Amino acid sequence: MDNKIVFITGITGQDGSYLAELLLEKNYKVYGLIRRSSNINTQRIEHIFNNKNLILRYGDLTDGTCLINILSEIKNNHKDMEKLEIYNLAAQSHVKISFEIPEYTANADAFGTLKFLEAIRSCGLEKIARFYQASTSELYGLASHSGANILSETTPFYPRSPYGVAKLYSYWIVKNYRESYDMFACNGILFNHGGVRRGHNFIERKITLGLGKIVRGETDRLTVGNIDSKRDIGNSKDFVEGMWRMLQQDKPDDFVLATGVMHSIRELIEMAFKLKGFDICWKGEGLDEIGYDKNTGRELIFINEKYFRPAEVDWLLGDATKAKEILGWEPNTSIEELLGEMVEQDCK
Ligand code: NAP
Ligand code: F7E
Repeated sequence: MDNKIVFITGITGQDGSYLAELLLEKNYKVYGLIRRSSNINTQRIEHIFNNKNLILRYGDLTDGTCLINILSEIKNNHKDMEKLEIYNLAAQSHVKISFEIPEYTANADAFGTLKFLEAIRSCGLEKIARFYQASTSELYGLASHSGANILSETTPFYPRSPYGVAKLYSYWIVKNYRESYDMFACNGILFNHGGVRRGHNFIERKITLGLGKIVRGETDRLTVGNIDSKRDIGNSKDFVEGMWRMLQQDKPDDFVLATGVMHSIRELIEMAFKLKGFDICWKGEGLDEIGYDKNTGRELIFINEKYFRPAEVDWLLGDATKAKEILGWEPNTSIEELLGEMVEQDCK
């Protein structure tokens, strides 16, 4: 019986690449969806590219036909499969950019999920497929409106961006298909997670890459936006293990994955820069605030309003107790360790 078959969308992204690696190690046959691009976009999976158990197909979440075609191919190739794991990780995942391309973000991040679920039904795979949806802590958005000070599966949502709103649709359509068609469909409500494969325009990577450029003398500054928002940031490698565990359960459910520790962007900058001997202090206010090195007086961190969002998510702190109790999942990496690994790579 063929039970280790998986289809991953977003396989060229941070999480998709780690998940593909994990599942190849577990001897899965891995099908991955990649997008056509004018330049190479497979750097994160270069090291597994020639693995005989990795099969890549071109497609796009906004193209329902390609999803039906790939699912049909998988069904044909594995006629005796009892289970097909599907991880829907593809998305326009940048919150700030979702304000600039809201319609595309909705097409990919909301309707893409609907097209996928319908493709599964059209192919007659609804009893075989186990569907993981990449939901997000951005669903909580204006977290303080709920009165909670830590966010769990039962905290009400209040998204604050076109990205968050599109992901809210996906969260509910996954729940709806689970309840309506008895599908094994789960939402992983994941708080921020990064690492050395993180996209360059997410804050923790922008900080470590910027620090690297300063250390090498390639630039004299790091320019950022709102440094007072707070995030709970874990390691992508730990989080993909949690995704896999969700699809190994007896029944489908939704789970928060988070570290339970939160820092402001200001603190993240101070922590990362400290690793290279800078002692960052702050002077000035608002857009004129500057971070300088106490030892030398060098001004290193500047604020620019172009990095601010029309609506901000001020804080996100997750409670992953349910994942710990039911999945036996816990994060293995502290923010200090994560930043340490990123600084080491990006300051080479
Ligand atoms: P990422 O690095 O930005 O990767 C996104 C992936 O989706 C890439 O492979 C990208 O392809 C692909 N993609 C984008 N639009 C697509 C489309 N229309 N059709 C097909 N593929 C498309 O994101 P990530 O950090 O790995 O996150 C994975 C998922 O988890 C995303 O859904 C994200 O929204 C969600 N999430 C992330 C976090 C986090 O902190 N990392 C937290 C919660 C939830 P290209 O390589 O061709 O661009
Ligand atoms: O911003 C502030 C910014 O873009 C974090 C995605 O993976 O996690 C991610 O979304 C905070 C925000 O991530 C800059 O205003 C300040 O408050 O790194 P970010 P995000 O918006 O939290 C969630 C869970 C996802 O689901 C998403 O896919 O940092 N910030 N200055 C900045 N942010 C950026 N990007 N750049 C700055 O210069």
